[in-house]
Amino acid sequence: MEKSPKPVRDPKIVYTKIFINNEFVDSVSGKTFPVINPATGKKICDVSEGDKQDIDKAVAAAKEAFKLGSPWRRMDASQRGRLLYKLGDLMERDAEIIASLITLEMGKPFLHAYGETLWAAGVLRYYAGLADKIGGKTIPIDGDLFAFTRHEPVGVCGQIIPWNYPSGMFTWKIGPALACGCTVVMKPAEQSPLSGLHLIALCQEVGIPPGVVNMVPGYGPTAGAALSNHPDVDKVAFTGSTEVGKIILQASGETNIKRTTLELGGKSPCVIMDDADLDEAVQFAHDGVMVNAGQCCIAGSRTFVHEKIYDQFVAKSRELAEKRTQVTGDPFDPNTQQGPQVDEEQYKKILELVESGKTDGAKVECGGAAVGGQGFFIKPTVFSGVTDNMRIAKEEIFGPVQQLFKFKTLDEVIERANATTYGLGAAIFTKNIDNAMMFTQGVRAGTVWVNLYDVVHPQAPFGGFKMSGLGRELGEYGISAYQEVKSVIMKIPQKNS
Ligand code: TXE
Repeated sequence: MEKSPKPVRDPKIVYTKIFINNEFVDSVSGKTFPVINPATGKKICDVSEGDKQDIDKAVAAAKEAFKLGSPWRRMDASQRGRLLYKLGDLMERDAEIIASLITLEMGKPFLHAYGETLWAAGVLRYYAGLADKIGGKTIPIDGDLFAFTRHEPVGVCGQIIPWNYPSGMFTWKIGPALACGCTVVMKPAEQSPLSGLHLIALCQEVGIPPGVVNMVPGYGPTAGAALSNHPDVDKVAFTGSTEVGKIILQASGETNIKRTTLELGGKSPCVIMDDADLDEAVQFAHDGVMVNAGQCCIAGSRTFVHEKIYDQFVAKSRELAEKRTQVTGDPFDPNTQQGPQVDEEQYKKILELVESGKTDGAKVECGGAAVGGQGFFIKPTVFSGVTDNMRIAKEEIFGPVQQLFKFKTLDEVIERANATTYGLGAAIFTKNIDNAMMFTQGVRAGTVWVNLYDVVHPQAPFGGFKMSGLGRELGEYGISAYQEVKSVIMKIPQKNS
């Protein structure tokens, strides 16, 4: 029998500095910033605060490591794959400690953070396998010529990640970049640098050459902006808010046209037809919005329920949320399903939106308030009677708040599902294959699920339509953003068919 993972409530904090050229160093300014435990509101420790000068140093190291003839550029692709594979193994070896750090700094229940970390190791293994299968083409070009393409690494990559899935986001970014032979400067979110620094230390342990991966903790408008404006950064990959995504894209345009991929917010529709397996649909819809205390870009935050089953669905959703309230609390407790929100800012934003739901006339079926006491805990909340014009119907809440809408026909619900600036995920629950196919074609979203929700695998691409993003991550599609395609055309004495 497999042993069950054990959380470390008070993990030893080993890494708190900036990582450049395989060394942990202080920030140039000597400044630090506090990391807060959201379950208590208390400080865990201070971490070196990187800003422009540190980003400059890290980018210079990444540029040097990318030079022609460098150990990294000369390394066989299969060896890059082996390093990624080993990195996945070390993540698995340290999963308890990484998960404990995640729980401590951003409040995710330990077992969920542990599961995320094992899942994330799988992303590295996927890209490890792909590393030596990235090839160009020979092309039958007219004339006495020979043409082929090289798929070259794009170069120095700036990667800015959020706090909601710290180990997942680390691997989504670093996996394809290293598989393609790029070098990386990553900025973890200011809320969750500790798990990131542990993960980057593992890169050194597996033997990735100095300068290939670097990590600069710090704030968005300083360190993040320096990275996205840096003229020597060839590509930027960002996951976070749509608001900051726009700034990143602008920075690219104003500097050196960095290749840019963005994975942004969502307001994903989850549609329940009247022929769906009701209990299964209620459970998926509940988990799909409540998971990670609702702090999930692909959260199913608009649940459209057919009018024939609406009242039943509301009652069952309320029951699940009430049950969840009993397992909201200490994120280190193995029974806990919901921890605190990541920080005070998110906590206040969610509570403000919940209040707007009440004043706009939606009915609170469950929750609708903070838990109270220390930490940033919010009760699992269910709103019924939600209409499309309410703020809770339009804005990304990023909290444990479910919105239940009523609809009559498939055509109507497809139109309403699409009436948003976002387009990340969507789901339909039905036994009717025609309806399922009409929905998958009609809805404008990067991922569509049929009879399930929130299933994300390393092999399948992930990304958004409209203002949910730009480009795709994961799967084979995920490497295209880390490559430049070069055409090489050679004169030959004579071409024959
Ligand atoms: O996001 P930010 P925040 C959404 C969600 C949430 C809202 C705000 O709705 O409530 O965004 O969350 C860095 N230049 N998502 O404030 O600010 C920042 O340091 C460069 C969706 O956490 O976008 C962090 O590393 N970088 C989401 C990262 O961007 C900047 C995940 C994300 O922070 C920057 C998180 C700047 N000017 C929030 N400003 C998802 N798609 O999963 C900030 N950053």
